[in-house]
Amino acid sequence: MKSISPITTNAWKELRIHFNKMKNIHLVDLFKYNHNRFKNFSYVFKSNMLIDFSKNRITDETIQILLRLSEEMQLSQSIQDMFNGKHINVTENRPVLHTALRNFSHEPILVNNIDIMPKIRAVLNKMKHFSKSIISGVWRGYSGKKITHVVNIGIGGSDLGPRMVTEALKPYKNHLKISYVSNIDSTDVYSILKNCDFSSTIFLVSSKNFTTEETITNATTIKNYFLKKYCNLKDMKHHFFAVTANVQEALKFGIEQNNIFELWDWVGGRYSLWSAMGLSIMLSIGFNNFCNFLHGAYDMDIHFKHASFEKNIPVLLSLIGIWYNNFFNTQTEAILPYDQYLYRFPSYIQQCNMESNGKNIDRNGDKVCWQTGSITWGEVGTNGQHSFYQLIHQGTKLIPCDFIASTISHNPIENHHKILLSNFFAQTHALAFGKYFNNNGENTSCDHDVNHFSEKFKYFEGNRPSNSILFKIIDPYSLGSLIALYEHKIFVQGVILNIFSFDQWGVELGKVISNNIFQGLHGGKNYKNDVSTQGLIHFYNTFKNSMN
Ligand code: G6Q
Repeated sequence: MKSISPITTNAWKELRIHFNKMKNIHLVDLFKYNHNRFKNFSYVFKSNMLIDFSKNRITDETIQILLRLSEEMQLSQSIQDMFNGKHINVTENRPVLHTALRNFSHEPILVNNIDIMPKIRAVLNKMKHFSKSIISGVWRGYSGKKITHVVNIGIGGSDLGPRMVTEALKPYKNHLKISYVSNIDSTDVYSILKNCDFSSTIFLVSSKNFTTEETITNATTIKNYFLKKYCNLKDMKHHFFAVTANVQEALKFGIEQNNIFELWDWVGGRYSLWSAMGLSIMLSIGFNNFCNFLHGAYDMDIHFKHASFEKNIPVLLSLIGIWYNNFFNTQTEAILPYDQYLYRFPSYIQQCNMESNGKNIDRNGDKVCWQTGSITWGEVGTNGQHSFYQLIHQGTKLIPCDFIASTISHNPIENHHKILLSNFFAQTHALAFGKYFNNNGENTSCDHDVNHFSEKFKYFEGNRPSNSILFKIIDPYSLGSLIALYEHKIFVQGVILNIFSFDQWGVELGKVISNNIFQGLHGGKNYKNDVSTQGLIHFYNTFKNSMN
């Protein structure tokens, strides 16, 4: 991956000029003068997913210039480099191969000249047998009881993805109860200690490096409680499992070799749900559904790898994102699923995007002078409509939105789903075209007289962009393709914005400082702090002592 400053490209300069032309053009006019807009700016993926990006402030010319930008930034080469296992995670000197975890082709994928596919298949096979034995009740707890409860202990990439998918695919779920413990706040682990029948529960200690403070502290608390209240060390093997790239640490923790599911350093934490890190998902929906999930992602990989860029969905969505972020200065983007099961999807994508592209140093080691990752946030519809949509419609900020829904509800009751989708469609319409349109459906918002005092407050100017993603149904396959679509969108943005998307050094500093402060709170040598932090610690001690 070369280091090229995007702002020095010809396309970037063209985009600046083009933006001056586009900034005052209204979506009403873009639709008025091009009746083929929907046809031209939408794609259907595998007869299952429609992506409509016509309600964006773009023209054919915008797309053409953005595509030239991708060429000048040598995107094709970077895509090949990622799939072929080049060390594109330069600051950690690793390949980035989450795509290998869902590779259903028979082609080898080489890391240091060794094909990694046999190892991947072996772990998948181990997960298959293990999940079957738990689901079928063959595997028993120390007292002979069947397992009915699975607790995943992990944080960040070892929690958000599996938790989101388990929620999203609840309609495909079996009888097992699946819980997640992530926070170091003891309230999180307390709920497990309080409500759990340990004799029928298994614990998956999910940590790629197996040294993460939150995960190891939570796992140790559970282990100690378990040993104290229920059984002895040798019985742990019936209940404790590890998902990790650090087998030695897992063994030291007391987990049996056979109970360890391996992953590798070329799987990034936030991209790891396709690996053994997805064990809680497989336990929840079974092996076959998990394979369909991988297949959905694989088909998106094939599309991303081979479709020409003008028809390449992740590439197009990515370029449009750059257009807003860097030329309209949008700062944020909203993910708005109109599907209750997808309620954790925004926070999952939030991590994926903000941890990957929240960088200010380019691939050359220089400070960037353009915008990189957008702030990603969102909430399920229609709840968000009664909360923050006001600002999206009438605030001073432009917020590009992704609306996501499925045509069929898993729980059809009377008219609920039609009302839900009417809201989805209405929102994208209102955002784009504003409030005023006549009986023929023609929008008159641009020339509406808003000078009357009371009208001014009710005026919706529109021209607010959105993408619509509509599925037939949210099933394992379609969810797999949706996640892969966003992963690739984020990757493309990192390539074009000339940053390294696969490290996360920003997460490290807080960990180091908190460790020093912890020693201080524990009566150890006081760490030198600024006056504010010193003040906080002083009041912490004062409040604490006053409670004793
Ligand atoms: C993700 C990040 C981060 C990581 C957690 C947990 O890409 O690296 O969110 O997943 O810090 O790390 P472990 O799995 O190593 O405990």
